[in-house]
Amino acid sequence: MPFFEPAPLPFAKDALEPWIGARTVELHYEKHHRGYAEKLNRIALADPAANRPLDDLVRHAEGELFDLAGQLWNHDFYWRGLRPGGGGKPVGALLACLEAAFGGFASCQRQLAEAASGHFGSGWAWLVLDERDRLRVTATHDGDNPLRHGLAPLYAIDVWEHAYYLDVQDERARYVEAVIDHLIDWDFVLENLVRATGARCGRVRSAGR
Ligand code: MN3
Repeated sequence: MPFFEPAPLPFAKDALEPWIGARTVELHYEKHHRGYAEKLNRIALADPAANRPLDDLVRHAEGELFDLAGQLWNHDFYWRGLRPGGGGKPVGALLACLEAAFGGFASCQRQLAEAASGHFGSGWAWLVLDERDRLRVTATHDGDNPLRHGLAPLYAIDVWEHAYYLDVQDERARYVEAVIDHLIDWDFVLENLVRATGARCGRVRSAGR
């Protein structure tokens, strides 16, 4: 039994079509995501220091160990944040929180789209809660993760080329738009927000306050 494994995909490989093709999901999950876990296990066999919980490695490891742990964690999180028939507008308390924090829901969507589409090179765009309970959009390079920077991850968009190249080639913005408009699982975002605030999102503040 290997120490590290990718979390099971929460949907069938063709479930995200036409936005993300079955072949993309197949390669992304079986080759890239699983590949990070397999490399991590090879390091862990040789170095007992790598036999630590994934969260711990993401927060504190360095070098290749951190790159691989970050990528494994980020992909587990990425898949869980997507669902067929998702996207659009959340409802209730989450919508109110996002509107208050970003000055409208459209502004939240736009900031997330810009962070993802405009990110230079490989990495991730995130919706996070910062240490002062403010909702923010941010981006990280390579396998980096907000946990390392004192931020609670609420949502992640993978902007490595392997996430979209088969579907839309160099048009990353089309992939990002499809994720935001059709695939984001807002229930997953709400779960993460509730966990991060320890209660309700009533405590969440806008960045200006
Ligand atoms: Mn990826």
